[in-house]
Amino acid sequence: MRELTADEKATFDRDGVVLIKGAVETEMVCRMLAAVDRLIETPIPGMEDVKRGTGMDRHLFADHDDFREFVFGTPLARLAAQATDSQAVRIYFDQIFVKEANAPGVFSWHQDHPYWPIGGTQVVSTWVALTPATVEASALEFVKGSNTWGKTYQPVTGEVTDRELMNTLWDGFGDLAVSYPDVIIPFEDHPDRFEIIGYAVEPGDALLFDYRILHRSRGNASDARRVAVSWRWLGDDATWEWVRGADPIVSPEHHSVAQGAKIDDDTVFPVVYSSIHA
Ligand SMILES: O=C(O)CCC(=O)C(=O)O
Repeated sequence: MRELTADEKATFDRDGVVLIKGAVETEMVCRMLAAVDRLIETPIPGMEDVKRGTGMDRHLFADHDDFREFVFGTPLARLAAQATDSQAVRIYFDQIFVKEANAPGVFSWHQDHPYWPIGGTQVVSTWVALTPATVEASALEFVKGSNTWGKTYQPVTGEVTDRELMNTLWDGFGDLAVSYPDVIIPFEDHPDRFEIIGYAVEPGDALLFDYRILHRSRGNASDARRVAVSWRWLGDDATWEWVRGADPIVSPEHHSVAQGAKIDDDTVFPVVYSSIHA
């Protein structure tokens, strides 16, 4: 199975993001694409948006055997452990992102950190392209090194910034969002201050990134559907930090981890990779 190279580790440590070419084998990519297609054909609650051009669904591994197999069947958890210097890595959730051909929907600049009730520094995502994409076709872009700024920017939903509207997404989200002091700016307009890194990806390539880094995807300006899956990984120092307005996909009533404690519930957050048993 694929290991993180010394160059990839150095890039992640410096930039907060690294492109890992060919992280997932072609045969697995094909199975994942087929699984996403099945979800699109038979929408489950949450996937209806796909029909409108931009859609996502998440925490699939908990209820779908095929998505659970993907979590455990790729080198991604091990790559996440190597990138974050963790002995073990748990899965928080998986998430599918589909953008139909020529769909204009964007994910504007955001960090994942302020959405999640998770603390710590060893928390990363692996975003795996299941179809080819360039930045114009909605591959991810990052503000290099922004994970180290010690800043948490107000989350926005797509391009929505209205507090009341955001409160309808889930309870208290808008209130939580406006409680963060820093407001997103168009980082791309200040090349003297911020370096933007955009990627062109092939199926099976992974972008591994810190949950504090600013990232975005543009609308899909290509004539082909773009499909990607993100896995959210919790490394050694991840803690449970619930606040009202945090993403309820996993809520306090779902698990046994105490507020502020290290995440150790093996049922809700299964260990996917451990160097101790490797
Ligand atoms: O795939 C996309 O367009 C957005 C993905 C994203 O923001 C993420 O994986 O955190």
